[in-house]
Amino acid sequence: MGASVPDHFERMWSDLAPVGRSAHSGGYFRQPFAAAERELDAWFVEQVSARGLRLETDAFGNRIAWWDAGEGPGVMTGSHLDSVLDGGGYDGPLGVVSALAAVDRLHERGFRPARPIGVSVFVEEEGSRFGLACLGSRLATGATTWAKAQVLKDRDDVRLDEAMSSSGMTGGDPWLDRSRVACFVELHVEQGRDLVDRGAAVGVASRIWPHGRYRFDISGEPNHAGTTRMEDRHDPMLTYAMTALAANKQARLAGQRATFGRVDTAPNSTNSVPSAVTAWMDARCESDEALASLVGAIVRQARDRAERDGTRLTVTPESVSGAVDFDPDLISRIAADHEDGDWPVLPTQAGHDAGILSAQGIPSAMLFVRNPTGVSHSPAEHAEMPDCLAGVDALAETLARLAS
Ligand code: HGY
Ligand code: MN
Ligand code: MN
Repeated sequence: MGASVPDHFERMWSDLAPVGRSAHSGGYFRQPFAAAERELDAWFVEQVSARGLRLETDAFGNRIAWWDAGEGPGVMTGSHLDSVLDGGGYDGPLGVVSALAAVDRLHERGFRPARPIGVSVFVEEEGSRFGLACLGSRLATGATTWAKAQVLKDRDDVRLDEAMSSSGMTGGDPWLDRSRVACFVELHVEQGRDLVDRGAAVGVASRIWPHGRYRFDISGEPNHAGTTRMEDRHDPMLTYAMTALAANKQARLAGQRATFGRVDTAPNSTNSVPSAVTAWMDARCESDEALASLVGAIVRQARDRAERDGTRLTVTPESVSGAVDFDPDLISRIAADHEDGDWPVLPTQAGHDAGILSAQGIPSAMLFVRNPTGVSHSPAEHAEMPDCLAGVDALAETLARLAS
């Protein structure tokens, strides 16, 4: 797979379409440092060398392809190539392919940047394998340390440092800061219906809601499904089920978001009362205070239920991201003064590498491309080609503004 000459958006998009795609669901399995995602990484390296860009790779596998021009800290754009399990094809790759196509557009127009332009790919943005969201950008910027992250394990008990070393990465120190990057703009498929409801193809992010992932470990008493009287049971499945219902109810009451999308049961036996249930909650709220109070309310109810069931509960935050308000100057420089009027500015409940860089002091912004259904983290995730091309134009225009 892979082109050997600079290609425009459609050709690059068709290169990627089959990689990691499930014949069963049509969704994507592009987990970090596994075959499909490494094939995408190799494709990116080919595209970079076909354009004569200077490839920089850090100790974590993050990539930046530099168009060396002008002077001083660069303008960076890009996104991620990994996906959630059975995810869509646009979340991540749309930002990477659009960044390469936008650089092509600027080259074709004879644009001469006054500062370097970098196209970046951050690894493990979804945290789908090692549980920590935006792992690559957190390591690059020091939002988390290699010492802490390297021991993270996937579902097969493979450590991060083992998985990375098989791809030739050693881990190391943070290196991405404002001395190298003046600002970062990430283009991303919208994961919602704001643009489609507004009738706009492109928008700009105002902020990212704070959000977190919490592991609930519930242990009970394994026993026979038939011979154990109901009143004698200490069933962790019951504690989990009531907690999942409580999370949904508390989130609705508070106007926030909470989801249990992943659960493991031991021994997973049809005719046994389980010994343990492990479940992961994803919570997202409009403020840090709202997040703390929502999670607090749900954990309290879970503990009350565990008390009643005679089970034992431990709750561990695995990935927490604070509220991000993007740089207002950058937003207005990007969104204002367009022929078709100012681009709409909208919040998102989805986390992004741009949020990590922003929180670490690198002025960042995001462009959203219309998603006709708003569906994401699903095989049904989609964006129409004309809107994708409008996104490339918008990104090229944005880079030209920021790198002039
Ligand atoms: O899960 C998220 O917020 C993002 O799609 N990584
Ligand atoms: Mn995602
Ligand atoms: Mn994403």
